[in-house]
Parts: sequence; structure tokens; C-alpha cells
Amino acid sequence: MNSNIRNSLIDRVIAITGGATGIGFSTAERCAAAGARIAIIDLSPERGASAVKALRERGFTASFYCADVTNEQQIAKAIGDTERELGPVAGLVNNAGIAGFGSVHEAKLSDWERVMAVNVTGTFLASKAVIPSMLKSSRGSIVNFGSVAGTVGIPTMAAYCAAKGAVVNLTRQMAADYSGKGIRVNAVCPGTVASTDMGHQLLGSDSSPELLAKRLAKYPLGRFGEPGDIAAAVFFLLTDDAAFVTGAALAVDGGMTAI
Ligand code: NAI
Ligand code: 1HS
Repeated sequence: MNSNIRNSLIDRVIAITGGATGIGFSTAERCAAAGARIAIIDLSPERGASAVKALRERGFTASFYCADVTNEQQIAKAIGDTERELGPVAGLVNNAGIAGFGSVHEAKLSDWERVMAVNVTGTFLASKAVIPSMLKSSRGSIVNFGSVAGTVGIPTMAAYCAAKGAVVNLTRQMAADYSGKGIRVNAVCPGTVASTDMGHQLLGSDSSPELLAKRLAKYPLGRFGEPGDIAAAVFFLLTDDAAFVTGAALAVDGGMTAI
């Protein structure tokens, strides 16, 4: 592969929070195939180890760092270890996220706080840990995870909608701060990806055929997303093909928020 082409990630280190499974792991595969060295940062040591094994078996360079993104010391150590072992982080994917269910009058405060902590505070803390070295090199791309739930209201998902809305506007704020300093910051806003753990949790929360059909009917392209659909968009935002893109909230939702 020619390292001058703009969609190469050769010699770049890409750190992916929540990268052990689901959309994060699909993003890891996509970036590794384009030449990146991958740091998977995740809560789950078992899944992290098996994700790294799967990547290494395909000849890719990948390491696992166990951290909870809500813990400042753990995430700072994971990024520090990544930089020592793999090199400076060129791309950060703030993919770690959890869903939460309940309307405002029903939701538990503890669930609200955890959803805000993982989705919003986790994005803040991982970004805070990588930005100093990106500022030194005047180069970096950060991709945050919004959702259609960050753009429109989804019934019974109060905390999750609030959290993803915050991530989308934090993305714009970060783009404003760092655009003159070589760091681009964007968000992807996926629609439902049914095949991941979160997708199962979401669809399991309304498993009757009628409710599933109602949910699917919101998607003009007639299907839910696949992890690879989202990974392709994240990949684009990480590469130099997206050199003129910052502060964007890219809908990857089969048209769900367009109608
Ligand atoms: P998933 O539940 O399948 O995987 C999430 C990964 O994040 C897991 O490996 C988990 O161990 C890790 N994780 C969770 N909490 C963590 C923490 N505190 N620290 C470190 N790692 C943690 O989720 P999925 O579906 O792959 O979603 C990925 C992202 O995409 C999330 O931000 C989610 O909100 C977003 N999203 C997902 C959609 C879907 O329908 N699946 C749709 C729209 C957005
Ligand atoms: C969980 C993920 O962010 C999607 S919320 C969207 C739910 S819907 O569009 O399928 O009703």
C-alpha cells in the first residue's frame, strides 16, 4: 500500500475505547487492514484479549489495555501505555458507550449517572488523555460516538438521549478549540445496529413483532445498520480523506433522521 494515499493509516496508532466487541471491534478491523497499529481499550479483559488475538492472527499489530473510561487514572494509564508501546496516538475513537432505558419519571438516578459517565465523561477523559500529545505533533483525529438518539428523541431513553446529545455538542466545542491546532474532532451518529450487545439490549427491550416492525419502519433504507457500516464512516473521519471535515455529526442511520 502506498503511504501517500489519503485513506491509508500506515504507521498511525489508533486507540479505540470499547474496542473489544461490536462496532468498536469492527472499527479496529477496518483500521488495522489499512495499516494502523491498534490499541483496544476496554473494560473486559477476556473480550479484550480475544479481540487482540483475532487481530494478531491476521498479521495486524494490536494491543489491549484494560480501563474503565469513567476512571481518570485508568484511562490516562491506558493512553500512556499505548504511547510507550505503540507510539503517539494519531486517532482516538471514543466508541465506549452504554444504553439506558426509562422515561424521566421512571429512570433511576444511578442509571442516569452511569449512562452520563460512560458516554459523556468517558469521551471527555479519553480525549483529555490524548490531546496533549496530539497538540505536540499538531496532528490528530478524534471520532466521538453520538447516535440518532443524540439528534432526535427516542421514547424511553431519557438518559441515553441526553448523553448522546451532549457528546454531539461536545464534538462541536472540541472542533472549535482544536481546529487551529491540527486536531479534527467529529462525531458519527449511528442508527440501530441490531447485531451488537447493545443492539440486542435495545431490541430485547421491545421484543414483540409489532414493536420491532414499528422501530424498523423508521429506517427508510429498510434495514438496521451493520457494525461495518459504522466502521466505514469512522475510518473515513480518521483518515486524511477527511482533512476538511471537523465539527461534523455524521448521520450513519439509513436515513432515519432525514425524514
Ligand atoms: P456494545 O455494547 O456491543 O459494545 C460496547 C463496548 O464498550 C464493549 O466492549 C464494552 O465492554 C465496552 N465498554 C462499556 N463500558 C465501558 C467503559 N466504562 N469503559 C471501557 N469500555 C467500556 O456496543 P455497540 O453497539 O458496539 O456500540 C458502540 C457505540 O455505538 C456506543 O457508543 C453506542 O452508544 C453507539 N451506538 C450504538 C448503536 C447500536 O444500535 N448498537 C446505535 C447508535 C450508537
Ligand atoms: C442504541 C442506539 O444508539 C440506537 S437508539 C435508536 C433507536 S431506534 O431508532 O431503533 O428506535
